Amino acid sequence: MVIAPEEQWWRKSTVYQVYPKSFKDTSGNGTGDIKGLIGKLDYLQELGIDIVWLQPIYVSPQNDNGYDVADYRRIDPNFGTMEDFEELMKELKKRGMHLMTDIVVNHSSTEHQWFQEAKKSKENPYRNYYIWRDPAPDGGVPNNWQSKFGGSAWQFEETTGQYFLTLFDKTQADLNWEYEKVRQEVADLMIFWAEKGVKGFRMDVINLISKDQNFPDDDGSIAPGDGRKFYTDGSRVHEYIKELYAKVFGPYNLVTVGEMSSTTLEHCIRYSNPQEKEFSMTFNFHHLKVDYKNGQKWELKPYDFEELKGLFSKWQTGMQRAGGWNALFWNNHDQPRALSRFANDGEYRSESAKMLATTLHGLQGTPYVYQGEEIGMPNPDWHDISEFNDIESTNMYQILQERGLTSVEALAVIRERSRDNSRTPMQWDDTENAGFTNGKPWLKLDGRYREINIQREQANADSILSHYKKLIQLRKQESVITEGLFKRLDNQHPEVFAYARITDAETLIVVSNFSSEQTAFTFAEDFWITRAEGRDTELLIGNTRETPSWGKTLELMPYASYMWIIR
Ligand code: TEU
Repeated sequence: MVIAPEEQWWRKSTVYQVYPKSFKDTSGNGTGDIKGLIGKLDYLQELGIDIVWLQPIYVSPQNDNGYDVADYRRIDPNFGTMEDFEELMKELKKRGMHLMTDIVVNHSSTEHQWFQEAKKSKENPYRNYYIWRDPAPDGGVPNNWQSKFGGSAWQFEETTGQYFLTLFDKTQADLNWEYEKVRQEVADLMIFWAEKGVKGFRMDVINLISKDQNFPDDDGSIAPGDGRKFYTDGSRVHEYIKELYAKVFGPYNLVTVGEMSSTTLEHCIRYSNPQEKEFSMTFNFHHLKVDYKNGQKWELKPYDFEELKGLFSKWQTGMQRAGGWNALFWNNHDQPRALSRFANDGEYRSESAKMLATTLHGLQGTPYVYQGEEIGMPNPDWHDISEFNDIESTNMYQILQERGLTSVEALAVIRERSRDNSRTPMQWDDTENAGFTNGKPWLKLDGRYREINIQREQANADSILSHYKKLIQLRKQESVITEGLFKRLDNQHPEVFAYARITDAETLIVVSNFSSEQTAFTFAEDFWITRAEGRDTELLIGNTRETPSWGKTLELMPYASYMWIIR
Protein backbone atom coordinates (compact mmCIF):
# COMPACT_ATOMS: atom_id res chain seq x y z
CA MET A 1 0.00 0.00 0.00
CA VAL A 2 1.33 3.43 -0.93
CA ILE A 3 0.65 6.26 1.52
CA ALA A 4 -0.25 9.54 -0.16
CA PRO A 5 2.35 12.25 0.57
CA GLU A 6 -0.30 14.65 1.88
CA GLU A 7 -0.92 12.23 4.72
CA GLN A 8 2.70 12.72 5.72
CA TRP A 9 2.78 16.49 5.89
CA TRP A 10 4.93 16.25 9.01
CA ARG A 11 7.81 14.93 6.91
CA LYS A 12 8.54 18.55 6.00
CA SER A 13 7.92 19.87 9.49
CA THR A 14 10.24 20.78 12.31
CA VAL A 15 9.06 20.00 15.82
CA TYR A 16 9.88 22.30 18.73
CA GLN A 17 10.23 20.69 22.13
CA VAL A 18 8.96 22.67 25.10
CA TYR A 19 10.02 21.73 28.62
CA PRO A 20 7.21 23.67 30.26
CA LYS A 21 8.76 23.91 33.68
CA SER A 22 11.62 25.97 32.22
CA PHE A 23 9.97 27.78 29.32
CA LYS A 24 8.16 30.85 30.66
CA ASP A 25 6.63 31.59 34.05
CA THR A 26 3.68 33.99 34.26
CA SER A 27 2.52 33.27 37.83
CA GLY A 28 5.74 34.22 39.59
CA ASN A 29 6.12 30.84 41.31
CA GLY A 30 9.43 30.19 39.57
CA THR A 31 8.22 27.39 37.29
CA GLY A 32 6.96 27.81 33.75
CA ASP A 33 3.30 27.42 32.84
CA ILE A 34 0.85 27.03 29.97
CA LYS A 35 0.06 30.74 29.88
CA GLY A 36 3.76 31.38 29.48
CA LEU A 37 3.83 29.11 26.44
CA ILE A 38 0.79 30.83 24.94
CA GLY A 39 2.60 34.15 25.20
CA LYS A 40 5.49 32.78 23.19
CA LEU A 41 3.59 31.16 20.32
CA ASP A 42 4.31 34.10 18.03
CA TYR A 43 7.98 33.49 18.63
CA LEU A 44 7.62 29.83 17.64
CA GLN A 45 5.53 30.66 14.59
CA GLU A 46 8.10 33.18 13.49
CA LEU A 47 10.75 30.46 13.81
CA GLY A 48 8.75 28.36 11.34
CA ILE A 49 7.59 25.69 13.75
CA ASP A 50 4.37 23.85 12.98
CA ILE A 51 4.38 21.19 15.69
CA VAL A 52 4.98 21.91 19.36
CA TRP A 53 5.83 18.93 21.55
CA LEU A 54 4.71 19.83 25.04
CA GLN A 55 6.15 17.70 27.80
CA PRO A 56 3.98 16.27 30.59
CA ILE A 57 1.69 18.81 32.22
CA TYR A 58 -0.57 16.29 33.95
CA VAL A 59 -1.15 16.07 37.68
CA SER A 60 2.05 14.69 39.16
CA PRO A 61 4.08 14.72 42.37
CA GLN A 62 6.91 15.88 40.04
CA ASN A 63 9.46 13.42 41.36
CA ASP A 64 10.58 13.01 37.76
CA ASN A 65 9.33 16.39 36.55
CA GLY A 66 5.99 15.14 35.28
CA TYR A 67 7.10 11.77 33.90
CA ASP A 68 5.42 10.39 37.00
CA VAL A 69 1.76 10.92 36.14
CA ALA A 70 -0.85 10.72 38.89
CA ASP A 71 -3.83 11.66 36.73
CA TYR A 72 -3.70 11.43 32.94
CA ARG A 73 -6.73 13.62 32.36
CA ARG A 74 -6.05 16.63 34.58
CA ILE A 75 -3.61 19.51 34.31
CA ASP A 76 -1.18 19.96 37.19
CA PRO A 77 -2.03 23.26 38.92
CA ASN A 78 1.66 24.20 38.70
CA PHE A 79 1.18 24.51 34.94
CA GLY A 80 -2.32 26.00 34.93
CA THR A 81 -5.84 24.78 34.29
CA MET A 82 -7.82 22.93 31.65
CA GLU A 83 -9.09 26.34 30.49
CA ASP A 84 -5.50 27.39 29.90
CA PHE A 85 -4.96 24.22 27.91
CA GLU A 86 -8.03 24.87 25.78
CA GLU A 87 -6.84 28.41 25.23
CA LEU A 88 -3.49 27.03 24.10
CA MET A 89 -5.26 24.80 21.58
CA LYS A 90 -7.18 27.79 20.20
CA GLU A 91 -4.11 29.97 19.93
CA LEU A 92 -2.16 27.23 18.17
CA LYS A 93 -4.98 26.68 15.72
CA LYS A 94 -5.11 30.40 14.90
CA ARG A 95 -1.50 30.17 13.83
CA GLY A 96 -1.86 26.94 11.87
CA MET A 97 0.23 25.07 14.42
CA HIS A 98 -0.32 21.66 16.03
CA LEU A 99 0.21 20.27 19.49
CA MET A 100 2.00 17.01 20.23
CA THR A 101 1.61 15.91 23.85
CA ASP A 102 3.73 13.53 25.83
CA ILE A 103 2.18 10.23 26.86
CA VAL A 104 3.92 8.39 29.68
CA VAL A 105 2.40 4.94 29.98
CA ASN A 106 5.23 2.51 30.52
CA HIS A 107 4.62 3.51 34.13
CA SER A 108 2.44 5.74 36.26
CA SER A 109 3.16 7.53 39.50
CA THR A 110 2.53 5.44 42.59
CA GLU A 111 0.20 8.31 43.55
CA HIS A 112 -2.11 7.40 40.68
CA GLN A 113 -5.44 6.13 41.92
CA TRP A 114 -4.86 2.83 40.06
CA PHE A 115 -1.76 2.18 42.14
CA GLN A 116 -3.35 3.39 45.37
CA GLU A 117 -6.05 0.76 44.80
CA ALA A 118 -3.69 -1.93 43.52
CA LYS A 119 -1.53 -1.91 46.61
CA LYS A 120 -4.46 -2.48 48.98
CA SER A 121 -4.79 -6.23 48.42
CA LYS A 122 -3.97 -9.00 45.98
CA GLU A 123 -7.67 -9.23 45.13
CA ASN A 124 -8.15 -5.55 44.36
CA PRO A 125 -9.58 -5.03 40.83
CA TYR A 126 -6.60 -2.78 40.02
CA ARG A 127 -3.97 -5.21 41.29
CA ASN A 128 -3.24 -6.50 37.82
CA TYR A 129 -2.61 -2.99 36.45
CA TYR A 130 0.94 -3.30 37.80
CA ILE A 131 3.67 -5.92 37.89
CA TRP A 132 3.87 -7.79 41.21
CA ARG A 133 6.18 -10.63 42.17
CA ASP A 134 6.81 -12.61 45.32
CA PRO A 135 10.14 -12.09 47.08
CA ALA A 136 12.96 -14.48 46.22
CA PRO A 137 13.26 -17.47 48.62
CA ASP A 138 15.70 -15.46 50.76
CA GLY A 139 13.19 -12.61 50.98
CA GLY A 140 15.16 -10.42 48.58
CA VAL A 141 14.21 -8.90 45.24
CA PRO A 142 12.61 -11.18 42.59
CA ASN A 143 15.49 -10.73 40.11
CA ASN A 144 18.60 -8.63 39.52
CA TRP A 145 17.14 -6.02 37.16
CA GLN A 146 18.38 -2.51 37.81
CA SER A 147 16.48 0.76 37.73
CA LYS A 148 17.62 3.24 35.06
CA PHE A 149 18.02 5.74 37.85
CA GLY A 150 20.19 3.42 39.96
CA GLY A 151 19.51 0.59 42.43
CA SER A 152 17.15 -2.39 42.14
CA ALA A 153 14.17 -2.17 39.80
CA TRP A 154 11.95 -3.71 42.50
CA GLN A 155 10.23 -2.03 45.43
CA PHE A 156 8.78 -3.91 48.37
CA GLU A 157 5.17 -3.21 49.30
CA GLU A 158 4.44 -4.11 52.93
CA THR A 159 0.67 -4.58 52.99
CA THR A 160 0.65 -7.46 50.52
CA GLY A 161 4.23 -8.63 50.98
CA GLN A 162 5.11 -8.46 47.29
CA TYR A 163 7.50 -6.44 45.15
CA PHE A 164 6.41 -4.22 42.25
CA LEU A 165 8.52 -3.33 39.24
CA THR A 166 9.87 0.23 38.74
CA LEU A 167 12.32 0.59 35.86
CA PHE A 168 12.78 4.30 36.65
CA ASP A 169 12.22 6.07 39.98
CA LYS A 170 10.76 4.04 42.85
CA THR A 171 7.60 6.16 42.57
CA GLN A 172 7.17 5.25 38.87
CA ALA A 173 5.46 1.85 38.90
CA ASP A 174 5.55 -0.07 35.61
CA LEU A 175 2.14 -0.75 34.13
CA ASN A 176 1.20 -4.29 33.18
CA TRP A 177 0.54 -4.20 29.44
CA GLU A 178 -0.23 -7.92 29.40
CA TYR A 179 -3.51 -6.97 31.03
CA GLU A 180 -6.05 -6.00 28.39
CA LYS A 181 -7.72 -3.42 30.66
CA VAL A 182 -4.50 -1.44 30.93
CA ARG A 183 -4.23 -1.26 27.15
CA GLN A 184 -7.81 -0.05 26.94
CA GLU A 185 -7.18 2.62 29.61
CA VAL A 186 -4.23 3.88 27.57
CA ALA A 187 -6.26 4.04 24.35
CA ASP A 188 -9.06 5.84 26.19
CA LEU A 189 -6.83 8.47 27.71
CA MET A 190 -5.23 9.17 24.34
CA ILE A 191 -8.67 9.52 22.78
CA PHE A 192 -9.51 11.99 25.53
CA TRP A 193 -6.66 14.26 24.36
CA ALA A 194 -7.22 13.63 20.66
CA GLU A 195 -10.82 14.79 21.17
CA LYS A 196 -9.42 18.04 22.53
CA GLY A 197 -7.65 18.57 19.23
CA VAL A 198 -4.19 17.23 20.06
CA LYS A 199 -2.64 16.25 16.72
CA GLY A 200 0.31 14.21 17.87
CA PHE A 201 1.76 12.08 20.62
CA ARG A 202 5.30 11.53 21.80
CA MET A 203 5.30 8.23 23.65
CA ASP A 204 7.75 7.92 26.49
CA VAL A 205 10.01 4.80 26.55
CA ILE A 206 7.31 2.99 24.65
CA ASN A 207 9.55 0.12 23.55
CA LEU A 208 9.84 -1.08 27.17
CA ILE A 209 6.20 -2.04 27.63
CA SER A 210 6.45 -5.76 26.82
CA LYS A 211 8.39 -7.55 29.53
CA ASP A 212 9.61 -11.16 29.47
CA GLN A 213 6.99 -12.78 31.67
CA ASN A 214 9.51 -15.17 33.17
CA PHE A 215 11.40 -12.21 34.63
CA PRO A 216 14.78 -13.99 34.37
CA ASP A 217 17.96 -12.80 36.05
CA ASP A 218 20.37 -11.02 33.74
CA ASP A 219 23.56 -13.12 33.51
CA GLY A 220 25.50 -10.01 32.43
CA SER A 221 26.71 -11.59 29.18
CA ILE A 222 25.54 -8.52 27.22
CA ALA A 223 26.47 -5.06 28.58
CA PRO A 224 25.21 -3.28 30.58
CA GLY A 225 23.67 -6.43 32.08
CA ASP A 226 20.95 -4.59 33.98
CA GLY A 227 18.03 -6.64 32.69
CA ARG A 228 17.15 -4.44 29.72
CA LYS A 229 17.47 -7.30 27.24
CA PHE A 230 14.38 -8.84 28.85
CA TYR A 231 12.10 -5.87 28.35
CA THR A 232 13.51 -3.78 25.48
CA ASP A 233 11.63 -4.24 22.17
CA GLY A 234 9.90 -7.20 23.85
CA SER A 235 7.96 -9.93 22.11
CA ARG A 236 4.53 -8.26 22.15
CA VAL A 237 5.52 -4.61 21.72
CA HIS A 238 4.60 -4.36 18.03
CA GLU A 239 1.26 -5.99 18.69
CA TYR A 240 0.47 -3.44 21.42
CA ILE A 241 1.41 -0.49 19.24
CA LYS A 242 -0.62 -1.79 16.31
CA GLU A 243 -3.55 -1.98 18.67
CA LEU A 244 -3.11 1.72 19.56
CA TYR A 245 -2.81 2.59 15.90
CA ALA A 246 -6.08 0.83 15.13
CA LYS A 247 -7.90 2.45 18.05
CA VAL A 248 -6.35 5.92 18.11
CA PHE A 249 -3.55 6.95 15.74
CA GLY A 250 -5.29 5.86 12.55
CA PRO A 251 -8.82 7.09 13.29
CA TYR A 252 -7.57 10.50 14.49
CA ASN A 253 -4.90 10.77 11.79
CA LEU A 254 -2.15 11.58 14.28
CA VAL A 255 1.56 12.17 14.01
CA THR A 256 3.32 9.97 16.51
CA VAL A 257 6.86 9.50 17.70
CA GLY A 258 8.02 6.67 19.88
CA GLU A 259 10.92 7.17 22.25
CA MET A 260 12.95 3.99 21.84
CA SER A 261 15.41 3.20 24.57
CA SER A 262 18.41 0.96 23.64
CA THR A 263 16.61 -0.17 20.49
CA THR A 264 17.77 -1.65 17.17
CA LEU A 265 17.51 -0.50 13.58
CA GLU A 266 15.44 -3.57 12.71
CA HIS A 267 12.83 -2.72 15.32
CA CYS A 268 12.73 0.98 14.41
CA ILE A 269 12.06 0.10 10.80
CA ARG A 270 9.04 -1.86 11.96
CA TYR A 271 7.93 0.87 14.36
CA SER A 272 8.08 3.61 11.74
CA ASN A 273 7.39 2.14 8.29
CA PRO A 274 3.87 3.41 7.41
CA GLN A 275 2.88 0.01 6.10
CA GLU A 276 3.28 -1.45 9.56
CA LYS A 277 0.73 0.99 10.98
CA GLU A 278 2.61 1.71 14.18
CA PHE A 279 4.32 5.11 14.62
CA SER A 280 5.17 7.97 12.27
CA MET A 281 8.78 7.97 13.46
CA THR A 282 11.19 6.96 16.20
CA PHE A 283 13.80 8.47 18.46
CA ASN A 284 16.87 6.37 19.13
CA PHE A 285 19.85 7.34 21.27
CA HIS A 286 22.83 5.48 19.88
CA HIS A 287 24.48 8.63 18.53
CA LEU A 288 24.29 10.17 22.00
CA LYS A 289 26.31 7.43 23.64
CA VAL A 290 29.53 7.93 21.71
CA ASP A 291 31.09 9.56 24.77
CA TYR A 292 30.08 6.80 27.18
CA LYS A 293 33.16 4.92 28.33
CA ASN A 294 32.49 1.16 28.13
CA GLY A 295 28.90 2.01 27.27
CA GLN A 296 28.42 3.47 30.75
CA LYS A 297 26.70 6.83 30.98
CA TRP A 298 28.48 7.69 34.21
CA GLU A 299 32.00 7.11 32.88
CA LEU A 300 33.51 9.95 30.90
CA LYS A 301 35.52 9.85 27.70
CA PRO A 302 35.96 12.25 24.78
CA TYR A 303 33.42 11.46 22.08
CA ASP A 304 34.30 9.15 19.22
CA PHE A 305 33.74 11.19 16.06
CA GLU A 306 34.08 8.26 13.68
CA GLU A 307 31.50 6.33 15.67
CA LEU A 308 29.16 9.32 15.64
CA LYS A 309 29.33 9.61 11.86
CA GLY A 310 29.00 5.87 11.46
CA LEU A 311 25.82 5.85 13.53
CA PHE A 312 24.21 8.69 11.59
CA SER A 313 25.07 6.88 8.36
CA LYS A 314 23.81 3.53 9.58
CA TRP A 315 20.45 4.95 10.64
CA GLN A 316 20.06 7.15 7.58
CA THR A 317 20.80 4.36 5.15
CA GLY A 318 19.07 1.62 7.08
CA MET A 319 15.81 3.47 7.68
CA GLN A 320 15.80 4.83 4.15
CA ARG A 321 16.24 1.43 2.51
CA ALA A 322 13.39 -0.10 4.43
CA GLY A 323 10.94 2.81 4.47
CA GLY A 324 11.44 3.81 8.10
CA TRP A 325 11.49 7.42 9.29
CA ASN A 326 13.89 8.99 11.80
CA ALA A 327 13.16 11.69 14.33
CA LEU A 328 16.35 13.79 14.12
CA PHE A 329 17.76 15.46 17.21
CA TRP A 330 20.89 16.57 19.01
CA ASN A 331 19.22 17.72 22.20
CA ASN A 332 16.40 16.98 24.55
CA HIS A 333 15.55 17.38 28.21
CA ASP A 334 17.52 14.23 29.13
CA GLN A 335 20.77 15.18 27.43
CA PRO A 336 23.55 17.62 28.13
CA ARG A 337 23.69 20.32 25.45
CA ALA A 338 25.17 18.99 22.19
CA LEU A 339 26.91 22.32 21.69
CA SER A 340 29.02 21.79 24.81
CA ARG A 341 29.41 18.10 24.13
CA PHE A 342 30.30 17.79 20.45
CA ALA A 343 31.53 21.27 19.51
CA ASN A 344 32.67 24.49 21.15
CA ASP A 345 30.53 26.57 23.48
CA GLY A 346 33.19 29.27 24.00
CA GLU A 347 35.14 31.09 21.30
CA TYR A 348 33.32 29.35 18.44
CA ARG A 349 29.88 29.09 20.04
CA SER A 350 27.99 30.67 17.19
CA GLU A 351 29.81 28.77 14.41
CA SER A 352 29.46 25.53 16.38
CA ALA A 353 25.74 25.88 17.01
CA LYS A 354 25.10 26.59 13.34
CA MET A 355 27.38 23.76 12.24
CA LEU A 356 25.55 21.21 14.38
CA ALA A 357 22.21 22.51 13.11
CA THR A 358 23.16 22.33 9.43
CA THR A 359 24.60 18.84 9.86
CA LEU A 360 21.38 17.55 11.40
CA HIS A 361 18.86 19.46 9.30
CA GLY A 362 20.28 18.14 6.04
CA LEU A 363 19.47 14.57 7.02
CA GLN A 364 16.36 12.60 6.20
CA GLY A 365 13.77 12.58 8.94
CA THR A 366 11.83 15.08 11.01
CA PRO A 367 14.07 17.41 13.02
CA TYR A 368 13.36 18.36 16.62
CA VAL A 369 14.63 21.59 18.14
CA TYR A 370 14.87 21.58 21.91
CA GLN A 371 14.22 24.92 23.60
CA GLY A 372 17.31 27.09 23.78
CA GLU A 373 19.16 25.11 21.12
CA GLU A 374 18.11 27.72 18.53
CA ILE A 375 20.08 30.40 20.40
CA GLY A 376 23.07 28.24 21.29
CA MET A 377 22.43 27.72 24.99
CA PRO A 378 25.38 25.82 26.52
CA ASN A 379 25.62 23.58 29.58
CA PRO A 380 25.53 25.94 32.56
CA ASP A 381 28.37 26.56 34.97
CA TRP A 382 27.69 24.16 37.87
CA HIS A 383 29.66 24.61 41.09
CA ASP A 384 27.99 22.48 43.72
CA ILE A 385 25.81 19.36 43.95
CA SER A 386 23.15 21.40 45.78
CA GLU A 387 22.45 23.23 42.51
CA PHE A 388 21.09 20.08 40.88
CA ASN A 389 17.45 19.02 40.96
CA ASP A 390 17.20 15.89 38.79
CA ILE A 391 16.51 12.70 40.70
CA GLU A 392 18.84 10.73 38.45
CA SER A 393 21.71 13.16 39.12
CA THR A 394 21.26 13.21 42.88
CA ASN A 395 20.95 9.41 43.02
CA MET A 396 24.02 8.90 40.88
CA TYR A 397 26.07 11.38 42.91
CA GLN A 398 25.63 9.05 45.90
CA ILE A 399 26.10 5.84 43.91
CA LEU A 400 29.32 7.09 42.28
CA GLN A 401 30.77 7.78 45.73
CA GLU A 402 29.71 4.34 46.90
CA ARG A 403 31.66 3.02 43.90
CA GLY A 404 34.77 4.74 45.23
CA LEU A 405 34.86 8.15 43.56
CA THR A 406 35.63 11.16 45.73
CA SER A 407 32.94 13.82 45.99
CA VAL A 408 34.97 16.05 43.67
CA GLU A 409 35.27 13.27 41.07
CA ALA A 410 31.59 12.43 41.35
CA LEU A 411 30.64 16.07 40.85
CA ALA A 412 32.85 16.24 37.76
CA VAL A 413 30.86 13.39 36.20
CA ILE A 414 27.48 14.84 37.18
CA ARG A 415 28.39 18.23 35.74
CA GLU A 416 29.00 16.69 32.34
CA ARG A 417 26.23 14.14 32.26
CA SER A 418 23.36 15.56 34.30
CA ARG A 419 20.02 15.96 32.61
CA ASP A 420 19.76 19.33 34.36
CA ASN A 421 22.26 20.67 31.80
CA SER A 422 19.39 21.11 29.38
CA ARG A 423 16.71 21.95 31.92
CA THR A 424 17.86 25.40 33.02
CA PRO A 425 15.34 28.17 32.35
CA MET A 426 14.93 29.59 28.88
CA GLN A 427 16.88 32.79 28.30
CA TRP A 428 14.52 35.39 26.84
CA ASP A 429 16.36 38.63 27.51
CA ASP A 430 19.05 40.25 29.63
CA THR A 431 16.84 41.32 32.55
CA GLU A 432 16.93 39.54 35.89
CA ASN A 433 16.42 35.76 35.54
CA ALA A 434 16.59 36.23 31.76
CA GLY A 435 12.93 37.24 31.64
CA PHE A 436 11.92 33.69 32.60
CA THR A 437 10.28 34.54 35.93
CA ASN A 438 9.67 37.36 38.38
CA GLY A 439 10.01 34.87 41.20
CA LYS A 440 12.80 32.53 42.24
CA PRO A 441 13.61 30.14 39.38
CA TRP A 442 13.19 26.45 40.28
CA LEU A 443 16.60 25.66 38.75
CA LYS A 444 19.52 28.04 38.42
CA LEU A 445 20.12 29.88 35.16
CA ASP A 446 23.22 29.73 33.07
CA GLY A 447 25.45 32.60 34.14
CA ARG A 448 25.92 33.79 30.56
CA TYR A 449 22.28 34.69 29.93
CA ARG A 450 22.99 38.42 29.52
CA GLU A 451 25.05 37.53 26.49
CA ILE A 452 23.04 34.52 25.28
CA ASN A 453 19.35 35.32 24.98
CA ILE A 454 16.56 35.52 22.46
CA GLN A 455 16.19 39.28 22.45
CA ARG A 456 19.81 39.62 21.47
CA GLU A 457 19.56 36.93 18.82
CA GLN A 458 16.53 38.62 17.30
CA ALA A 459 18.45 41.86 16.93
CA ASN A 460 21.17 40.18 14.91
CA ALA A 461 20.53 39.17 11.29
CA ASP A 462 23.47 36.79 11.43
CA SER A 463 22.33 34.99 14.57
CA ILE A 464 22.03 31.30 15.36
CA LEU A 465 18.29 31.90 15.51
CA SER A 466 18.21 33.22 11.92
CA HIS A 467 20.21 30.20 10.87
CA TYR A 468 17.59 27.86 12.35
CA LYS A 469 14.80 29.81 10.66
CA LYS A 470 16.48 29.38 7.35
CA LEU A 471 17.09 25.66 7.83
CA ILE A 472 13.44 25.14 8.77
CA GLN A 473 12.34 26.94 5.59
CA LEU A 474 14.81 25.06 3.41
CA ARG A 475 13.23 21.76 4.44
CA LYS A 476 9.89 23.02 3.24
CA GLN A 477 11.29 24.33 -0.05
CA GLU A 478 13.80 21.73 -1.15
CA SER A 479 12.27 18.33 -1.65
CA VAL A 480 15.71 16.72 -1.87
CA ILE A 481 15.98 17.21 1.92
CA THR A 482 12.93 15.03 2.43
CA GLU A 483 13.52 12.55 -0.34
CA GLY A 484 17.17 12.36 -1.35
CA LEU A 485 19.14 9.16 -0.88
CA PHE A 486 21.78 9.48 1.80
CA LYS A 487 25.40 8.94 0.85
CA ARG A 488 28.31 9.53 3.16
CA LEU A 489 31.20 11.35 1.50
CA ASP A 490 33.91 12.04 4.04
CA ASN A 491 35.78 8.74 3.85
CA GLN A 492 36.70 8.77 7.54
CA HIS A 493 38.12 12.26 7.51
CA PRO A 494 39.29 12.92 11.11
CA GLU A 495 37.56 16.32 11.39
CA VAL A 496 34.92 16.46 8.70
CA PHE A 497 31.46 14.96 8.36
CA ALA A 498 30.30 15.21 4.75
CA TYR A 499 27.34 13.65 3.05
CA ALA A 500 25.12 13.97 0.02
CA ARG A 501 21.40 13.57 -0.48
CA ILE A 502 20.66 12.45 -3.98
CA THR A 503 17.62 12.44 -6.26
CA ASP A 504 17.58 12.02 -10.05
CA ALA A 505 17.47 15.77 -10.53
CA GLU A 506 19.42 17.16 -7.61
CA THR A 507 22.27 16.62 -5.20
CA LEU A 508 22.40 18.23 -1.80
CA ILE A 509 25.80 18.38 -0.17
CA VAL A 510 26.54 19.05 3.49
CA VAL A 511 30.12 19.50 4.68
CA SER A 512 30.91 20.25 8.33
CA ASN A 513 34.16 20.73 10.17
CA PHE A 514 33.75 19.42 13.72
CA SER A 515 37.08 20.77 14.94
CA SER A 516 38.58 24.03 16.15
CA GLU A 517 41.35 23.70 13.55
CA GLN A 518 41.28 24.79 9.96
CA THR A 519 41.18 21.81 7.62
CA ALA A 520 40.66 20.84 4.00
CA PHE A 521 38.31 18.36 2.44
CA THR A 522 38.46 16.82 -1.02
CA PHE A 523 35.56 15.03 -2.72
CA ALA A 524 36.25 11.54 -4.04
CA GLU A 525 37.02 11.50 -7.73
CA ASP A 526 34.07 9.40 -8.90
CA PHE A 527 31.55 11.41 -6.88
CA TRP A 528 33.00 14.69 -8.13
CA ILE A 529 32.81 13.63 -11.77
CA THR A 530 29.36 12.07 -11.70
CA ARG A 531 27.49 14.52 -9.48
CA ALA A 532 29.33 17.84 -9.31
CA GLU A 533 31.91 18.84 -11.86
CA GLY A 534 30.73 21.49 -14.30
CA ARG A 535 27.22 21.79 -12.83
CA ASP A 536 25.34 24.75 -11.39
CA THR A 537 25.96 24.87 -7.68
CA GLU A 538 24.18 27.10 -5.20
CA LEU A 539 25.16 27.66 -1.58
CA LEU A 540 21.96 27.24 0.43
CA ILE A 541 23.38 28.03 3.85
CA GLY A 542 26.72 28.46 5.57
CA ASN A 543 28.18 29.79 8.80
CA THR A 544 31.16 31.89 7.79
CA ARG A 545 31.30 35.55 6.86
CA GLU A 546 33.16 34.76 3.67
CA THR A 547 31.43 32.65 1.06
CA PRO A 548 33.57 29.58 0.50
CA SER A 549 34.91 28.99 -2.95
CA TRP A 550 33.36 25.90 -4.45
CA GLY A 551 35.56 23.20 -5.86
CA LYS A 552 36.75 19.65 -5.54
CA THR A 553 38.82 20.68 -2.52
CA LEU A 554 37.29 22.87 0.16
CA GLU A 555 39.16 24.91 2.75
CA LEU A 556 37.26 24.84 6.02
CA MET A 557 37.66 27.29 8.89
CA PRO A 558 37.06 26.02 12.47
CA TYR A 559 33.52 24.61 12.71
CA ALA A 560 32.71 25.79 9.18
CA SER A 561 29.68 24.11 7.72
CA TYR A 562 27.91 24.49 4.37
CA MET A 563 24.98 23.14 2.47
CA TRP A 564 25.05 23.30 -1.32
CA ILE A 565 22.58 22.19 -3.90
CA ILE A 566 23.54 21.04 -7.38
CA ARG A 567 20.69 21.07 -9.87
O1 TEU B 1 13.55 8.91 29.24
C1 TEU B 1 13.94 7.64 28.92
C2 TEU B 1 15.32 7.22 29.20
O2 TEU B 1 15.58 6.05 29.34
C3 TEU B 1 16.42 8.18 29.28
O3 TEU B 1 16.62 9.14 28.39
C4 TEU B 1 16.85 8.37 30.67
O4 TEU B 1 16.73 9.68 31.09
C5 TEU B 1 18.28 7.95 30.73
O5 TEU B 1 18.42 6.71 30.15
C6 TEU B 1 18.73 7.83 32.14
O6 TEU B 1 20.11 7.60 32.13
C7 TEU B 1 12.21 9.18 29.36
C8 TEU B 1 11.99 10.65 29.62
O7 TEU B 1 12.43 11.37 28.50
C9 TEU B 1 12.67 11.01 30.88
O8 TEU B 1 12.65 12.37 31.14
C10 TEU B 1 12.02 10.24 31.99
O9 TEU B 1 12.70 10.45 33.19
C11 TEU B 1 11.99 8.74 31.71
O10 TEU B 1 11.59 8.44 30.38
C12 TEU B 1 11.01 8.06 32.63
O11 TEU B 1 9.70 8.43 32.30
